[in-house]
Amino acid sequence: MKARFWPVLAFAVFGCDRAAVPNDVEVVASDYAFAVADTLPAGPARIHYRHAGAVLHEMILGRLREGVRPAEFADSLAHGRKVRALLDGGTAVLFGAPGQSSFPVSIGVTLVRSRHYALWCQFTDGPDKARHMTMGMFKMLDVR
Ligand SMILES: [Cu+2]
Repeated sequence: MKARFWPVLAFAVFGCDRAAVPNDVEVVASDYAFAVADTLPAGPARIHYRHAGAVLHEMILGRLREGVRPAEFADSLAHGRKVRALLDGGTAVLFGAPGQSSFPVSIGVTLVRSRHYALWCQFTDGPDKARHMTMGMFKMLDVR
């Protein structure tokens, strides 16, 4: 009698696991850009950050507050204004140093449908040098 329930139990367990499997997203940082898809699916995601540049970079990930336009956020960031009020909650920061291209670091996030996420790097290559985000290390992601 007990054996009859095993197939049902196995299906239920695998069904739950499949629904919870996060989408893998790779972000590659180079000098000076982030290579990543423009649009990502909503739901749980593992974001893998890989450094492929010759200088030190960071990847800051933040979700824009509802109603904040991507252009408004990009303009504020480019002009050095504080952007905390434009973000929904905190940010995640991952770092990558030259020579770490085979050693990605990852974070788990839940991407919310119809929201915009920004990636940027605030580092510079020295005093009086431009911040990397103004050199191309800024990327807006749409979640659908
Ligand atoms: Cu950088």
